[in-house]
Formats: sequence, C-alpha cells, structure tokens
Amino acid sequence: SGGATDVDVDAVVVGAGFSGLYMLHRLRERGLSVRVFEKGEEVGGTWYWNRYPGARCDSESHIYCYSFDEDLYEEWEWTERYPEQPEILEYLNFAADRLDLRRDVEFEREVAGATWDDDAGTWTVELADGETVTTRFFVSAVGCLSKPMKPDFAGLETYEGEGYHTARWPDGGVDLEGKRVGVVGTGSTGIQFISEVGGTAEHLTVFQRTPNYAVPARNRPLEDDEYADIKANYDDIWERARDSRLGMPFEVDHLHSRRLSDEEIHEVLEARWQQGGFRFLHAFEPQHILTDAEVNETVSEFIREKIRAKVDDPETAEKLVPSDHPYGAKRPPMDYGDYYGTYNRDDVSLVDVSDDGEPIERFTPSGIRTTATEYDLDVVVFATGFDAMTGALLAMDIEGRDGLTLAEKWQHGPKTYLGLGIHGFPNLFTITGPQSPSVLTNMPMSIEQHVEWIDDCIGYLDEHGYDRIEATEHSEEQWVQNTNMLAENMLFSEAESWYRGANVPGKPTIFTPFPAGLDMYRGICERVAREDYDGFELGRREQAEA
Ligand code: FAD
Ligand code: NA7
Repeated sequence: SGGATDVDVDAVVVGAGFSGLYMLHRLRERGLSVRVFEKGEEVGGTWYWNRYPGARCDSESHIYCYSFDEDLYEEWEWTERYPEQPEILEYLNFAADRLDLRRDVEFEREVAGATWDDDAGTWTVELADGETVTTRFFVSAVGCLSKPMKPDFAGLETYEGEGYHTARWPDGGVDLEGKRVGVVGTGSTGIQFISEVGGTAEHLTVFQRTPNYAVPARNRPLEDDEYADIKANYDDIWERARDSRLGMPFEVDHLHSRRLSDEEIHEVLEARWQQGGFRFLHAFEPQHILTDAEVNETVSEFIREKIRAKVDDPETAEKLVPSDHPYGAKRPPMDYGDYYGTYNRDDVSLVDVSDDGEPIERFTPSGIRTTATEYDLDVVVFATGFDAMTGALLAMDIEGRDGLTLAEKWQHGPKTYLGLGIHGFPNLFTITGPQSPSVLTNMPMSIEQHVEWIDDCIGYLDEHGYDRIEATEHSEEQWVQNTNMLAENMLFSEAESWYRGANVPGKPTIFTPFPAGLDMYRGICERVAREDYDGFELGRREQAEA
C-alpha cells in the first residue's frame, strides 16, 4: 500500500456495529492494517445497547443482515419475521466469529478525538484512556442513532426512584413487577416498550407529548419452507433491495399515481395494513407519500380510523390520534402487540403532556409533576430517543485542517459531501453520515453501500499513488443544498422530528438525511467513483514536499 509510511496503522475505525465490523472485514481483505475501537464490551452497536423489553428491529429479518457473503447468509437462521434484540446481537457475534473479526477490535475503548496533521497527512486518534494512535484513514462507524437523548427535566437530580434510558437498559433487565412505572416518549421505542410491559407493572403511566401512527408489524415465526424459499431467492431479493428506495425488496402499488376511487384506495390500504410493517409504506413509491399532501392525508386518516376503532374510551382515543404531523414525516413506528388496545387496561393510563394537555413541570423525589398533578413512580423509563445523525460524531473532538474542529464547522448544522466526506477533514470517512440516506432505509443495505464505496476509494488512492482525499467546498455546498431542496419539496418539514434535529433542544433544525432514496444515491456515488472521485480533491505527499 502507498501513502504515509510512519503510521501505527493504515486505518482506525470507531465502532463495532454493523458498520464497523464490515469496514474492518473489507479493509483487512485489502491487506491493510486496521484497529477498531469500541466503547461497549461486545460487538453489536445498537443491538448491544438497546436491551429494553420489546426491543426489536422493524426491518424484516431476512433483509436485516449482511448480504455480501452468501455463505454467511446460508449459515444463519432467523426465527421470526422481525428479529428481536438478543437474536440480532447473536447474529452480529456470529458474523464477527465467522469472519474472525474480534482479534482487531478493542472493547471498552472510547475514542475521545482525532487531530489531522496536514504535513504528515495522517490522523492522530486519541483514546479516552490517553493512548494515541496514528493512522492514514480515520473511519467513523459510530452510528447515527447511538447517542441517547435524555431531556434535561427540572428536578431530575432530586428524583429518588429508578430511572433508565431505553438505549442504556441494564444487561440483566429490570424487574418491573409490582412497581409503578412511568414511561416518557411514544416514538418507535416507547411504543414497543409500552405494548410489551403493559400489564406486567402494577401500573404503567405513559407520558405522551406527541401521538404517533403505529402500523401493525404482524410478527410471526418464520416457517421452514418460507425461509428455504427466501434463501433460494438470495440473489433476486438482494438485487431488488439494492435497487429500491428503502433498501427493501417489496413490490410497490404506485397508489399515488393511479387514479383510483376512494373505495379502491381503501382496498389497497387495507391489503397493505394486513401485510403490516414497512410493506404498508409500499402502497406508494415510499417517498411519494411524502410529496403528495392529499394522498398522505388519505393514508393518515385511514390510520386514525384504525386507532379510534381500537380504543374503548373516546377521550383516550382522541389523545392517541395524531393530527399534528402527516404520516411518515416522522419515523413510522410499528406495533408488535396491541399497542392501542393496551390503553383499554385499567393498569395502563395515558397522560397528555403536550402544551394542550398537562406538560411535565418537573421531577420530584417521588416522581413526575405535571401542570395538573403529581404522579408517584418507582421507575421512570426514558424512551426519549437520540441525538441522531450528528450526536456520536460530535461527541468526539475532531480537529481537521487549519485547526478547524468539526463542532465549529457544524455549528449551524452538518455539512458533508455524499454523507461520506467533509471539506476540511481529509482522509476522514463517515459511514451513515449526515446527508446520506441511511436512516430512511433498511440500514444494512445503506451500510454495505457506504463501506464498499469507502473501501473502493481507499483502494483507488493506493493504486494511483494518492495519499489524501478531501471533499471540495463547492461539491459539499452543492450536496447540502441538493439534499435540502429535495426535502423542501416533501412533507418532512411538517413534523418536529429527529430527522430535522428538532428533538434536541438547541440543535440546529435542518433536515439531515438524503431523502431521494438509496437507489438514486447509489447511482450518484457510483458516478462519482467512476469519474475519478469527482468533487473530491486527491493529493500526493510527494507533491507537497516538492
Ligand atoms: P451502531 O450500531 O450504533 O454502532 C456504533 C457503535 O459505535 C456503538 O457500538 C458505539 O458504542 C460505538 N461508538 C460510538 N462512539 C464511539 C466512540 N467515541 N468510541 C468508541 N466507540 C464508539 N435500522 C433499520 O434498518 N431498521 C430498523 O428497524 C431499525 N430499528 C432500530 C431500532 C432502534 C431501537 C435503534 C436504536 C436503531 C434502529 N435501527 C434500525 C438503526 C440501527 O442503528 C442500524 O440498523 C444499525 O444497527 C447501525 O449500525 P452502525 O454500526 O452504523 O451503528
Ligand atoms: P424518538 O422517535 O425520537 O421518540 C422519542 C419520544 O420521546 C417522542 O415521543 C418524544 O416526543 C418524546 N420526548 C422527547 N423529549 C421529551 C420531553 N422533553 N418531554 C416529553 N416527551 C419527550 O426516539 P425512539 O427511540 O422512539 O426512536 C428513535 C429511532 O430509533 C427509531 O426511529 C428507530 O429507528 C430506532 P415528541 O414526539 O418529540 O413530542
């Protein structure tokens, strides 16, 4: 390999989830030396940290895994239509063993920061324990939903009961039996948790700020013959997934572009509702639900009616019916049990903490006080989400060319080229970075695309004697503008979502994922690579020295 010679390793990768593990595998296959640092005790990332009751992936198991190695796919058996957290964790452990990855992963080692040395053309990576490591390439695989967001409620430090964020759930679990449990948050996570524990606690009080549209997942065991069928169609399934908007191989109904009567629309939606999960979204080209307000309203109203029909008490039902945002403008949650029916139980109650209801005023030693009353709680569960897409990246102190830090650069919101490179930060690659489509897709599909692109790019640099690559300011600006423009023509701005950073107080509110689909994105990335990394500046150290 070419490039800088006096470095400790060719590449440092931060994180050992789906992204970091595959990155390690690819770069090692290329013959590079790689060190992976992971602050957790095990591989798995998201599925190592999120152990809350009901934790499950909304992507179907047969496509929530690696596609790059057919043998790996053959050897693994998923048991259910949607994989539960322990099974995904087991899968990633299996993949790590099978590809012999663990020997290059260092656990319980947090990367505190990294500094670019422009003369040497190298990164110096600083570990939280003080060690430094020099490297040619610094690859972030820190995850876009990995830094938990816990609101800074007044009086939180005075609360004397137990408190857990769902993404930091204790390994051995938490005994909720006989306890008064409160849960704050009704996003994907809160909804999974509430359906799972409703009825096991003495009383479950749900503090809901914004109601959501939960679609039935229709989980079930995978039958042997069905699974054999999936495996037999390996090539076809992955080809369709790769060429799709969402990284999922499902047929689309094109509801948005067909002139159907209301009755026919209803029929299509009902059929999709019965299929459940993300297949419901495939009644349309998935992103079109977010461009056509009228179609969206039909769909939103369809779901609202489903909610009303499930909840006995009309007043509770109305609180659960979302009206503030169009369906899909926030990440659509799935219902694995009987989420809405849970509210018919005597031991489950719903508190509307929106501005129209009784907002949370503060935590007290014994629980939560709203503007209306006080709730005594033994356990509070924070299902309050993540500082998404930029949180884990900015938690590292990254300093690029000319002393510019990433935090300074992104002060008014993240800027990247393709979500993969950042102007001012040479030889830094961000897997699932801001302005990449990741969070709007079945993520393993996006992750494989990113990892393969980065690996090819590093291969190209080495083959052509380059030792640095940096996105130009111009290409980055255009990419960010393009992403924003695409999003502005969609309904995303009508929700206060984590897609826009709106869930974290003080965070700049900017729509962050690339919204036009994985298929289009893949095509753009392929063109950039084909055209000798168009939009990036490539450099040789020899040139700088001459
Ligand atoms: P992660 O799995 O987040 O791994 C990142 C790793 O980096 C972590 O282990 C972390 O400890 C480590 N790390 C971070 N910072 C540092 C540091 N400074 N030093 C050392 N280590 C560090 N995706 C889907 O496609 N479909 C779904 O249905 C779905 N459901 C989800 C449900 C939940 C509850 C959550 C939280 C996420 C879900 N996701 C889903 C997204 C999921 O995050 C991705 O699918 C995938 O697991 C991301 O893998 P990753 O390796 O990129 O990141
Ligand atoms: P989300 O989707 O961000 O949901 C967080 C929930 O917490 C949501 O209902 C929020 O209400 C609520 N929340 C956040 N802050 C507060 C305060 N201060 N008071 C009351 N309620 C609050 O996170 P999830 O973990 O459910 O899902 C994140 C992704 O991870 C998901 O898409 C999967 O891919 C996995 P709000 O809607 O903001 O009013």
